[in-house]
Amino acid sequence: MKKALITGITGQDGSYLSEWLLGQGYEVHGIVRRVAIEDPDHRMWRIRHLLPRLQLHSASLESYASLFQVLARVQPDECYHLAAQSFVSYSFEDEFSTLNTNINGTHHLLASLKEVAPRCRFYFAASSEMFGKVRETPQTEATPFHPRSAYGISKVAGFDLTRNYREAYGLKATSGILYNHESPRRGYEFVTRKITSHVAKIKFGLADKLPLGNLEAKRDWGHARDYVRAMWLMLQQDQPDDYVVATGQTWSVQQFVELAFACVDLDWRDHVVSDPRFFRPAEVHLLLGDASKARRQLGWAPSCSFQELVEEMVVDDLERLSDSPAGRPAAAAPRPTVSLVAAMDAGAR
Ligand code: F7E
Repeated sequence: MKKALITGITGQDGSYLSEWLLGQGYEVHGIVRRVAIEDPDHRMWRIRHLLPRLQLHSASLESYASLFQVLARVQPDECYHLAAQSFVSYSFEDEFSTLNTNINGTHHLLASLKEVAPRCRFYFAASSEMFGKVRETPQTEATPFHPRSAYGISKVAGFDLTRNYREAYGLKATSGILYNHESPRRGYEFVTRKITSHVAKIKFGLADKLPLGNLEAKRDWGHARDYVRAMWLMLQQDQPDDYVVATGQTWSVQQFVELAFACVDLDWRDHVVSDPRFFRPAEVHLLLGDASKARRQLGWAPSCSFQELVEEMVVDDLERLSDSPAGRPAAAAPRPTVSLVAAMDAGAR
């Protein structure tokens, strides 16, 4: 049985990837922060249905020793590095922690792998944010980077580290340059989920206004479930490489808003208000990916259209609200089985 280790297993992508890997017969291990273990109801809602089938390990991206120990113990065949400070806006508020966590975390993992599991295949979650102020449209694996935030800079550094460990030490280290990917499991701070959760609240009369920033920004939005399949396909190749993963279509934030409100027969203009707090000091205006290499070499293609994605998210948020009138408490998550690398974890965030 193949063993996979996932950092960021409690996040949107980690949860879909765990489902996919369990379905493929893998033994799935995850690295989680101690705060998640102490508060599983709140922090593990995306993987609560999987908890009995997962093996979780407490470690911190900031602690080389804790990652080293987990890797030495698990000896994974595949390692998916998804954990990061991934909210671009926040990276303007705290550049330092974003750079520290994202760059050092990737470095710590690669350096540990080199020592204790050099044959393990490694996936790095790179990002279309690396293209930032785009030099060409659509972007491919050959498009130069021009990041516009500490987050984007940290991903360029992670990408370079991954390539360097591949070239210098022969690690089977691959980067997926993933464009925005969303789902009903998306965090509420990201614009898509913010929109669909507000649409549901407004429909139920629990809110009236939706404050937003730049409506003109354009993104290439896909479904997270499709994108984790691409991650896995990348690690099934004999040679490590870098791949763009995108739908090849771009839509503005306003188009997302229009569609989401249309799903519940409301006019977005009655509810959306412009709020300067949600504009960024440096914006990425347009992203559009060319995933021909992934199609050609991995046989990957997205299965979910933009319209289907928006509708699924709105419907899910409507159901969540109607299922929990006045905050009916959800069932408690089962207690996870955790192996603690606690002594090493003193610096955990
Ligand atoms: O913003 C605009 C905002 O925060 C999308 C992450 O997964 O994808 C994601 O990064 C756009 C931006 O995602 C609001 O200015 C307007 O142009 O949903 P977002 P993101 O920054 O594109 C990439 C690929 C990643 O790697 C990242 O980790 O929407 N926008 N008004 C707003 N955005 C937010 N969050 N909130 C607003 O009110």
